[in-house]
Amino acid sequence: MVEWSDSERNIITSIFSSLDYDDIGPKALCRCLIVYPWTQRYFGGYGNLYNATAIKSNPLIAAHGVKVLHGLDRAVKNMDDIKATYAELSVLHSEKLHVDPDNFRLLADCLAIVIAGKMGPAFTSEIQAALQKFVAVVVNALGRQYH
Ligand code: HNI
Repeated sequence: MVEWSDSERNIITSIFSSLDYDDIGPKALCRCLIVYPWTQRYFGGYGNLYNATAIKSNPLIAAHGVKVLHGLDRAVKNMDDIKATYAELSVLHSEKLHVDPDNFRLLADCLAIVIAGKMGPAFTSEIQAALQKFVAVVVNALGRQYH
């Protein structure tokens, strides 16, 4: 089981409580689709993903980015049992969506970069350390049901 210090808990709670999900979620997902274009294959039904401009102005992608962040919210609220919290979501991504689990880390990194850009100098190494730990636990939990 993952141990969290009080400081890590405070950092994670405070990052997510001040996050504008409608802004950060779409930006993180768009960045992932643009930087790692093979991730686009899972969004074949989302219409035009022809280039970066199309991806950034695609309303279905934006809505899905918001949904993913709300998914992360569940981990923030259940930091002591992220594995169980994501059991169902892990099955969905593996058995139904067939998302390659390597992609979870790519999206998580994009999210960290977008948050860093938003926070600017306030994104200290301590904050990054807590955030990277948190997303690593999420990525691990989402990958649990793969075999
Ligand atoms: Ni993901 C659906 C959360 C990474 C492709 N995804 C969801 C849903 C949530 C979610 C929540 C909605 C589930 C439902 O409808 O019950 N996804 C997350 C989280 C991460 C993640 C928290 C990691 C940080 N998903 C990824 C990645 C990909 C991905 C990396 C592909 C590259 N997800 C999908 C697809 C769907 C999806 C595809 C279904 C979308 C749809 O339109 O039904």
